Amino acid sequence: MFARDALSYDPIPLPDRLDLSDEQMLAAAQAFHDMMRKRHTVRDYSDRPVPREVIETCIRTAGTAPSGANHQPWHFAAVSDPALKQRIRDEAEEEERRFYAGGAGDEWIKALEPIGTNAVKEHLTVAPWLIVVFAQRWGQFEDGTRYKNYYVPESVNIATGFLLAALHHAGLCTLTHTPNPMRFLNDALNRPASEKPTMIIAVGHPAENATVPAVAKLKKPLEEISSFF
Ligand code: IYR
Repeated sequence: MFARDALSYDPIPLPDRLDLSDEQMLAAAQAFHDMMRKRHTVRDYSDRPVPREVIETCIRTAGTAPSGANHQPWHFAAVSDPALKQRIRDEAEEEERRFYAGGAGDEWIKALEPIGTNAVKEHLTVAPWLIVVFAQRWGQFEDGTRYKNYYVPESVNIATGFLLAALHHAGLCTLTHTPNPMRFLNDALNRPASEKPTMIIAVGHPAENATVPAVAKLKKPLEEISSFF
């Protein structure tokens, strides 16, 4: 993080150097793709507990993400307390009811039809963990003075991607959930006004009868998502 007394440039030799052959690189890239393509956004959870240490380790992975000026402008609030999960569910569902009752507008509701979502957010109480991601719009020194953070959404979203990949790699399912507005999460989780909640991630094992929407299996092909020059 940003420290007022560590402002000089001090290059050290690149640690952790990997030196793969082209064949090894391709095999590694393919193995990672094979693992990541098996990630699915899951809405139906089992209440099977997940050890806190697994969650901690995945958050550590998120914390390795690159960030603007290395300020690491993120905070991850991990919730397993049933009463707190219930409170978050109650407040999120209240907002979702408004969303589905017209707040979203017709076009948005239509876009969500193949995903099969509605205002009932059972995962928020059934999944053993909720991880709420907060973006720190500015930082604060111990004496209370503020410093600027840079590229905050970009940094936080990269870290969130790392977190989702880490959780999947650990054999867990996730659901990225964004009730709107999310300010109630600051109160519920005691986070300062300088932090903006960006996402609730439900984490756990899938329910026996978990399903995914068929359309979720349709991913755009490489030719559509890339161009090479
Ligand atoms: N936040 C709502 C609506 C929603 C919006 C999008 I875009 C999604 O991809 C899924 C849901 C909800 O969680 O139901």
